[in-house]
Amino acid sequence: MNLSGKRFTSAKNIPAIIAFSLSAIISSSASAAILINEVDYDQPGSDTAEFIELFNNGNSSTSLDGYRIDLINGSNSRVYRQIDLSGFTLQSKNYFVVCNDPSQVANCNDVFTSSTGWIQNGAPDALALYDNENNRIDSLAYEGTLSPFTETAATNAKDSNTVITSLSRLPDGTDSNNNQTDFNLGCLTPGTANIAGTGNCSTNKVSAVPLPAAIWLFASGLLGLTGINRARPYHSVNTSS
Ligand SMILES: [Ca+2]
Ligand SMILES: [Ca+2]
Ligand SMILES: [Ca+2]
Ligand SMILES: [Ca+2]
Repeated sequence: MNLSGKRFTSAKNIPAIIAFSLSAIISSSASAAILINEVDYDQPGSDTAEFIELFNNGNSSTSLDGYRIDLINGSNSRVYRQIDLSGFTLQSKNYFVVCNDPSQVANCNDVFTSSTGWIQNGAPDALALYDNENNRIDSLAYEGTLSPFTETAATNAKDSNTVITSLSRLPDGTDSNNNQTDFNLGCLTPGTANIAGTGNCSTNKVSAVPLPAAIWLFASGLLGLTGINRARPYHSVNTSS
């Protein structure tokens, strides 16, 4: 129930501008279904490697401009942290990972904070995903029921301070709007397909670059400016700050 966390604003303006300028190229669709797919809110000992993974279960790329994740404290039902997802585009059947330490979380797309312990451990607490029209399109309460964020019934799966595990939809994108049946314990798979069980199944993806960065790499390659890429501010999403 730590309330000391402070919103950390990462340098997203540049990616946002890049994404915006490319919005005419990237066709997006309102029918896409972005979901909270995996959450690791507790690690053995100190929580230094928390992450939230989103999954695009729809058939179209979707701009996350205006989307956000709210983290809700179950002790007072108040939002204790908001994660702005603007500036990113999530391709169909792909993953998007937010974290605080990419050296500990594979395939992290948005290092949105430098704080550790940024996801409360219950009980209960919740997280909710909102679209660009402020509709709550997905939510998960854990370690108990927290209205209105529990979908139908509370999940029985609990993260652990002793066992390496996460709360995972199995398989990816499973969504019956019932937290109890949709979420189970999985081994850690940030940015890759969820796997039932415990332990760390993380693997680095070659294609883990966020789309705005990927497009920039493509564009800069055309311009013969690849040597400049590493100095570009958008890389801040993949480095600690
Ligand atoms: Ca935690
Ligand atoms: Ca865990
Ligand atoms: Ca812990
Ligand atoms: Ca996963």
